[in-house]
Amino acid sequence: MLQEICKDRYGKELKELTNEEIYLALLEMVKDLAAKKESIEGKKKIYYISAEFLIGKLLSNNLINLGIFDKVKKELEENGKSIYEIEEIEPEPSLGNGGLGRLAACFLDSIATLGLNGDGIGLNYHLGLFKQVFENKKQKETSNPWIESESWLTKTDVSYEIYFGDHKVTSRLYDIDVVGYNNRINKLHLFDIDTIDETIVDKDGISFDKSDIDKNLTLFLYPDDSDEAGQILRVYQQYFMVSNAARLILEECKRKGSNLHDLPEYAVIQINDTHPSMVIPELIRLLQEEGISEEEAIEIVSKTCAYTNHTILAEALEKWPMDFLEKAVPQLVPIIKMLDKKVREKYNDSSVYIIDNENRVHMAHMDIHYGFSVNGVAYLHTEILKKNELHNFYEIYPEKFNNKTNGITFRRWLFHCNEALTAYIDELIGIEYKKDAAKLKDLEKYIEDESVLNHLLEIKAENKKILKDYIMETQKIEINENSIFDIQVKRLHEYKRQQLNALYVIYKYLQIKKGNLPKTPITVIFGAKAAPAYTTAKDIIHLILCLQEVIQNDPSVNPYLNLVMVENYNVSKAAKLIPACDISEQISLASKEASGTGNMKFMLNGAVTIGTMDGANVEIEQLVGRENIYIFGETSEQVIEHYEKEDYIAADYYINDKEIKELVDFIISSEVMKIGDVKALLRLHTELVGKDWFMTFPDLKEYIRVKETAFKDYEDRMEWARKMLVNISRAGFFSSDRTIEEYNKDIWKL
Ligand code: 26V
Repeated sequence: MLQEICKDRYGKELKELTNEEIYLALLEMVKDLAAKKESIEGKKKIYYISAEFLIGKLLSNNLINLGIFDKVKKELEENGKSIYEIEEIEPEPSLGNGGLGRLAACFLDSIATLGLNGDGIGLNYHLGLFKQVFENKKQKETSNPWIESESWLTKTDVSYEIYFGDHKVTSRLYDIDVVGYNNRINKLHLFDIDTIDETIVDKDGISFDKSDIDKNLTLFLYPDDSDEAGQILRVYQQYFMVSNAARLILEECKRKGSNLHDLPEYAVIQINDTHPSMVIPELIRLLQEEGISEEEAIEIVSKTCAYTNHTILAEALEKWPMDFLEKAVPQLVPIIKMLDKKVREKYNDSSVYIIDNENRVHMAHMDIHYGFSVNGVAYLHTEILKKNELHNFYEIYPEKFNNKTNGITFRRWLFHCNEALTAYIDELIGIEYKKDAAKLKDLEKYIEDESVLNHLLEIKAENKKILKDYIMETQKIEINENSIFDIQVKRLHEYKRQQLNALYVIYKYLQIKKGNLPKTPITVIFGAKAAPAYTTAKDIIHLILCLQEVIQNDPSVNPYLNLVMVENYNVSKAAKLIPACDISEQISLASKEASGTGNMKFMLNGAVTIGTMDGANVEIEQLVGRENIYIFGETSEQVIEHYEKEDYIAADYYINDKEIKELVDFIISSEVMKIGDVKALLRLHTELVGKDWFMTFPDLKEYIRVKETAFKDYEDRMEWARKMLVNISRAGFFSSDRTIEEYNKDIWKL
């Protein structure tokens, strides 16, 4: 099949082509196959609106979902080519920051796989998120163009005129086919404008003129919003996204016979975090333009929209100054004021108002009042929303609140990223688990079978070898494949506490210096991007890169301890790191990580978690039991109480605890200072000792103790393999197919 396409395209045999040429031929082939597939139809449709869809590379996943991966792989092999080398050619679209965007991509995969009628709607950022490079042991941001002349995008005829006050832009819709594992397809709709000008971006970085929206509207994902121009641009982007979405939805529903009064029978809109929240006033506005009364428009929209909350971090909850909205979207301002007025008439409680006394619009509040469902993304997170963050809303609308614990698509995070493990599971329990993830449980009958346990260890060892080679190839760093791979990969944020892990590395370094050598060497791997304007996060990256160098240059330490920070952590790198992991670091400050989804990917691939009782770790702990996870740290209740009482003082720990002081002071030791940026290191030290807002110190000693226990347990290879097996077999719950079934049963009702 591929042969013919190659012949037609290039007039040459497969074996004569370059990997680039073959990649383009495969792209054409997969797009053609997808176009011939039946799309999923139905009266009612779920529209998943999201500012981020972190889809990752699509070639192999589409081949898997089309059921032809093995066939294509074989055909390539027979012609002396490798699918893995060809995969490397595909540029990775970075249309997301992290978990939230990746979740949206997993959900699209599951919606299509379950045969549900549903599309994603978002923006076609030309440069996506920045690409991270390390320079002088610091993060530098560069731009990451991903759209080539041939890509997964298909240009459509759909186009709307979108107004920002008097300023008009003309949109253009591009589609990407989402191929389900059942061979039918949905769409990811990405809106764009034709006038984007990539040349306005600095040659060497990511700065650009933020005022010219004709040229920059869909240039970047969340342009650096440390300044006002960046924030207003984000409002423009959000409105552009939802106004297009609203038009598309109304048109499609009318085409299917809706008279718009019955819109909720045709459409349900999932608002992914507050970035698409303006869809509520925009739909109300458009319905009124169609002749529907204000009162009825509000009712229709309220029955159509559902909101997912992904964070309780106050600084991440969007509150737009009214001035910004007046500038960017004046047509929505009277509607938002009207919606707020109705709330004020009903409830005498300023904490639930949409517009606060500083004239800022709380996007989540609008969603909760004027949507029919509010969900959190893990059990604990939803409980905290109900009890704390959104308690006053919960009192008004208890029936709206529900939990949907996140999930991941096993197509990407097992079948694709870990072929060896997948093949072995197939051999042990058959392939039923591929459609019904709960069946992974059948693996447990092998819990006492040493040959199975040994084989699991062999697969892990092989994956570690592959990662070792990859790190050597890409970053020229030598790691020991026989060491314990301890991995923390996720966005860099103080609440995720990479600094806690770095303090452990310092501890271990100093122990080794004192002659306390670990039985098995340890390799600690980090991967993380920091927001360009987030100084402390960047200082933590700098510290990690300095520690990496200190350790590498110390022959008395590096046989026992190694540290690698992977550059430009993204979806493709995740797929290489996760299968090779022994210990999965999920060490956020309890109550702060809404769910986490990396934790699920690691578990599924046979890593054992060290973590706090936070997010979905709580559910992992329940599923695997205390013997198969390493839990430490204060509970979410304790943490919430510290914040309420304002009784945590970092300096008390630093002054009173010699051991803690020794570790923290290493940040500004001569070893580190002589290779690092003195100002940045001092700033980080001051930040920790003077503030430590995410409470690293209270958990530090228990973290060290528990981690030491994990390393000790690792020595008993059979016991460790049992833990791995239990983790894999109980990961079925975290299939995003399960999550999507719950969304459908409780919210979408398709
Ligand atoms: C946003 C921002 C914006 C600027 C200031 C700092 C900051 C910190 C965090 C965020 C997070 C926004 C929402 C988000 O990405 N939440 C993530 O959603 C995942 C999918 O539900 C979930 O697994 C993660 O725990 C949650 O952090």
